[in-house]
Amino acid sequence: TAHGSVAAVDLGASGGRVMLGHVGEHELRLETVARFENEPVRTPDGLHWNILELYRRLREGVAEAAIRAPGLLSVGIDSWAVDYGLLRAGTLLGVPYHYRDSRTADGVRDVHAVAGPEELYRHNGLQHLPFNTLFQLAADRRTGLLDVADRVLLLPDLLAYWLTGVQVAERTNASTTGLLDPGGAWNQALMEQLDLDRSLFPTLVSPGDTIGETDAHDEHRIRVTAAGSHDTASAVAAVPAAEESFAYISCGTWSLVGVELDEPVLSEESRAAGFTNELGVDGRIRYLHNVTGLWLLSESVAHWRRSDPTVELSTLLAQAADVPPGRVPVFDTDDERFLPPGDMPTRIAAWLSERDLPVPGTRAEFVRCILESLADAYARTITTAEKLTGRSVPVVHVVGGGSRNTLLCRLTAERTGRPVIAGPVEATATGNVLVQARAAGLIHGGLDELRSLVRRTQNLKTHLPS
Ligand code: LRH
Repeated sequence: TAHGSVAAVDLGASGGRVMLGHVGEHELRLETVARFENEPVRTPDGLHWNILELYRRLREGVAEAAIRAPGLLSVGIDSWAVDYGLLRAGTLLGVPYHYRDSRTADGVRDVHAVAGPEELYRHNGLQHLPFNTLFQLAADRRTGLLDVADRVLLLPDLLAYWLTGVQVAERTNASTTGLLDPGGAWNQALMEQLDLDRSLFPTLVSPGDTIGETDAHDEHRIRVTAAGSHDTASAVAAVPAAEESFAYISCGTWSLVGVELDEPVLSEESRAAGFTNELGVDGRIRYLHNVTGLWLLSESVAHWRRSDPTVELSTLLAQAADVPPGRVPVFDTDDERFLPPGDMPTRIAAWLSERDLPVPGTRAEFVRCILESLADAYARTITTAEKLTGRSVPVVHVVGGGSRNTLLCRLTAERTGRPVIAGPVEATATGNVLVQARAAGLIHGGLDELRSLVRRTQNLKTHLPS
């Protein structure tokens, strides 16, 4: 049977990696080729991504992957959603903004003046998040930047364009713009309503489609394949579920908590509960809620380190595990004050004080408070998803970096009252690899087969509720 290698470029909000996936019918092995930081840069006009640095690292990583795996079959890119570059005549205009930049508030006001939240939900089925692409584009209209642009490329599509010269919009990520209808086509009616030129948006492609070829490694040209270019779409494709019905938590900077469906849920209850209908691999619907994830923890640790460089996350986690149950309160992780970068412990303390709840006294208690609050949000989200979809969910899969956080997995099992299956850690890169490997003919079948391969080959750990 066929064996071969593909390369996954996986860009997260705090770091990127290039991984080789060695794949066959009974083989799925990931090898890290490159890891690099992703540090946003603040300039007077706001918070930006260092996109050229990311592209340089990506090219280096792909060249290294091609050296390590002669005959490399394909490269695919995924990243966080919603962010994009504006172009004119193929040239990038300005430095792409970070979705945590505050300019989006005006964009929300402008869009809602034309189409309110209920109407938008009927159009696109997205959870209201102030950084959804359509709000960012409205902010770019205010500065006049949008008037100059003739193209919008989401970041993985921008990087793929730089590799290949070909401009496309990959569907799973395009579904986070707010400008796609739930069927997966550009929503021309909404674009007209929002005065967005249809020609700004390129042709849609689906995961597995070929985008073009790159010369990133000079020995031979390498095919660039569309992965599920929204990182969460790739992560959900790699959930090692054996069950028909399961919940997943894609746990990284964000925690994306939900279920997989064949049809979107567009009810008013669903909108009010903050559920999104994003497109998944193979036309599935990722019906989920964005829970503010380990960002709360990483920003807290970053804050403490500014005054005390000896602070270590692993030490704090061990101490947090020893905090007695019931000692710390929970807070609402969804509160918008936690979105921008900054001093999280002070914001959490303020949230608690406003409600006369006790403020954690130590860093370890803060960590415990964050993890309890996340686990509580996961449990509430899963219960709500069950109610809104009319299905019951016997098991919870935690994938991504957070699946390594034993305390978080344990608290999630307790608060959901369900077994938690943790892993794979590199779910996003794994999903990216699987889609490319299938397109290259190394493996066959639908999501069930892809998931079964993950289950048979990757390290998983089960946490049972007591
Ligand atoms: C996770 C993620 C999430 C989006 C957010 C912007 O990395 O892609 O699915 O909502 O970033």
